[in-house]
Amino acid sequence: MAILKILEFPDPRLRNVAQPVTEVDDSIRQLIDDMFETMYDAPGVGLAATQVNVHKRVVVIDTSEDKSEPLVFINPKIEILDETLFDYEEGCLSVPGFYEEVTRPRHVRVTALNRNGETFTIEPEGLLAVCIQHEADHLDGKLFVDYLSNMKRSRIRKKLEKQHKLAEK
Ligand code: QAP
Ligand code: CO
Repeated sequence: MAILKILEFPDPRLRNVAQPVTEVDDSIRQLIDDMFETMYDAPGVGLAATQVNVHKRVVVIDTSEDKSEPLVFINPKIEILDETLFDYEEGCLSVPGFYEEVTRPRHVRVTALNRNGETFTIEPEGLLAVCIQHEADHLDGKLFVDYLSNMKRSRIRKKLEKQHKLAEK
């Protein structure tokens, strides 16, 4: 296992559109294990492969209190079940230190492959529904800051660019 380096906004590599996984093999399972180790170490509740500079459609999530419910989503497809909106103060390991309210549908259906390449479907509401939508956005090169005003987004970008310069990241 390994802790991977997480790309930070405004790194242009976060804008890549990830490719579907065609075969769930040992190299994908290795990536998944490394992504969990990286996410738990951070600590975070969700991580998309895009954030560790691997442009494949793989997401890991664990929204449990005690890191006991690891969820893997390969090639996730999201359908909205209920247009009722839900506001949540989102953060992102690629936008460290910033949390802002984002509005998304509260009830979705997610169909994906698990780590054995088997198809499964869940219909989450609330935090898990928010998290899977946030992570699926990463696979399309999208970040939660894209939902904010241009002014808020550019303020965040400038602060992070300044930190990156000071840290020579
Ligand atoms: C995405 O985000 C998410 O700023 C996962 O300094 C977040 O795990 C989905 C983190 C909220 C739904 C709701 C952020 C860690 C972790 C930071 C994360 C930080 C350290 C973010
Ligand atoms: Co994120």
